Amino acid sequence: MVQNLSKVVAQDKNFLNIINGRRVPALSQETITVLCPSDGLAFATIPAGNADDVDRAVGAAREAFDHGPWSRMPAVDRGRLLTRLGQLIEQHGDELAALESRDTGKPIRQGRADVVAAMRYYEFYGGAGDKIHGDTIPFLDGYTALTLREPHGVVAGIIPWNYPMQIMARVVGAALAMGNTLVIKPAEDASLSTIRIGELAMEAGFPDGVLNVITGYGREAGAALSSHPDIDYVTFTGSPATGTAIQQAAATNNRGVTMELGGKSPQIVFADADIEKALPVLVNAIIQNGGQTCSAGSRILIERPIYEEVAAALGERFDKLVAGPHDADLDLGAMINPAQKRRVENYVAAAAETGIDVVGRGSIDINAPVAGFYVAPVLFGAVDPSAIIAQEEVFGPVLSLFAFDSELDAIRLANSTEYGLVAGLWTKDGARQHRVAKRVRAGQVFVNAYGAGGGIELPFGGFKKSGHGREKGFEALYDMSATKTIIFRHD
Ligand code: TXE
Repeated sequence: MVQNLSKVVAQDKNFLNIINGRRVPALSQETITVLCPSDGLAFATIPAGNADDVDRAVGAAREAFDHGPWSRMPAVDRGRLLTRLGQLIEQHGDELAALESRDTGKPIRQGRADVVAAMRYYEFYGGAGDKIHGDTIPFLDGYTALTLREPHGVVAGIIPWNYPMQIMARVVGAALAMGNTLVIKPAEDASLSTIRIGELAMEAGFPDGVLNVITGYGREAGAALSSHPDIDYVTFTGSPATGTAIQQAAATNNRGVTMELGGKSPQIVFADADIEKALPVLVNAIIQNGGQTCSAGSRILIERPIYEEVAAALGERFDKLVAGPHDADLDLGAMINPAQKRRVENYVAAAAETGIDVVGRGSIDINAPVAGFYVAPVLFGAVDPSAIIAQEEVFGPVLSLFAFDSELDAIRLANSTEYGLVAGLWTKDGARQHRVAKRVRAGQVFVNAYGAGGGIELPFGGFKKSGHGREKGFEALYDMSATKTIIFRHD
C-alpha cells in the first residue's frame, strides 16, 4: 500500500485545457467539480469546455496540420517525441498512478499498471511510425503505380473514464505517429491524467497545436467536437448509444470513424481445461477495474460435467472479494460515479428478482467511506442465456455462469449477444482450440489465457455492436491514415 497518496498527487488543483501549447481555462470560465469515487469528496476542477473552446482547439490543430512542421516531419522525428513523452510518463509514474487512481477510484496497483501500459504505447508507437509504408503495384505497361500512407489530418479522440491514461495513449500514439494532429476530449468524470500528460507533452517539445486537450460534458464539448467540419477523423471508445450519436455527427461531414463500444465477452471452459490455472484468470477478468473494462470477461460458459465444481470454486473466490478505497489497494475499488453504481445495483436487483441464483457475493470494506461509490461483486449461476443480465453490458463486478453440452452449443452461446469484442477459451485439445477460436465472433480470442499482458502490440476492436476499426498494434496506424495512390506514366 502506498503511504499518503495525497502527497504524491502534485496538489489538489484546478486543471486547465491545453490549446495550441498553452494552458487555458474555458472561455466561459465555467468549471466541473471533480469527485474522488473512493469518498465522494471534491478535490479538483476541470474546465467545462463548450463549442467555442472546441472551435479554438480544432483551429489550433488545423493550423498545426496545414502549416506546421508536424505532418511533413520525418516519421523518425515524430517517433522520438513520442518516445520522449513515454520517458516523462515513466519519470512521473508515481504522480500519475496516484492521480489516476484518485480520479477514477481504481486500486493504486491498477493505476501503476496503467502507467506502465501508457508508457509502453508511447514506446511502441515511437518506434512504429517509420515502419509503415505503401506498396508498388504492377499496373499497365509504361506505368508505375505506388501507394503512400498519409495522415487523415485533424483527428478527434473522444475517450472514456475507465482507463483514461491507457486509452489516451493508444489514440495519441497511433494518431501522432502517422502525422495527424489531435484534439482529445476525455470523459468529464476522469480528465486529470489526460490534462497532466498533455502538460508533459508540452515539456517533451511537441510543436504547438499538435496535441490539444479539451475537457467538458459529452453533450456539449463532445458533440461539438464530433460534428466540427474541420475534424477529418473521429476515434471513440465508449457506449454504443454515444457511439451512434458520434457516428451520426461525423456523417454530417462524411468523415471516417473508429468505434470501440464495449462487450459482453465470454470465456468458454471445456471439461479438459486446467481449472486451477483458469480460476484466478476467470475472476480477474471481471474484477479488474471493478468490471468497468470494455473487455471484461462477464460471461463464463462451463461444460456441464464440470459446471458444479467450477461454479462452487468461483463462488468461494467471490465470497472473499473486497471492494474499498483506491489507496487501500483491495481487490477492487469504487464505481466511477453514483450513476454507474446505481446502474450496477439495478442490474443485480433485477436479476435477483427474476430468481437467478446468487452463488457468490463479495463485500465492501468496513473502513470504506460511506459516501464512496462502492458495489459488492456478485456471481450469478445457471443464468438463462436470454436474461437481461446475460445480454447487456453491466460494466461492473457482475459475473454470469452458463452450462453447455457440446462444442457447437458453446459456440452458439458465445455468439448469442449483440457484442463481439473479446473471448477466452480453456481447453487442452489443440484442434478444438483452432476450431472454436475461428468460429467465435470476437476481435480478440485468448486460448488458455485472458487479457494477457495488456497487448499493446495486439490489434484490438470488435465485431457487431462492439464497433469497428482496430486500435493497438500496427493496425491502428492503418486506421489513423489513408492510402494515396500515385500513378506515373513514363512511356
Ligand atoms: O459513456 P459515454 P458513459 C459503457 C458502459 C457504461 C455506459 C455509460 O456500459 O455503463 O457506457 O457510460 C463522451 N457526443 N461504456 O455514459 O456516454 C463523454 O463525455 C460526443 C463502455 O460514461 O459513451 C465521454 O468522454 N461525445 C466503454 C465519452 O463520450 C459524447 C467505456 C464516453 O461516454 C457524447 C465507457 C456526445 N453526444 C462506458 N455523449 C468501453 N467501451 O470501454 C458523451 N460523450
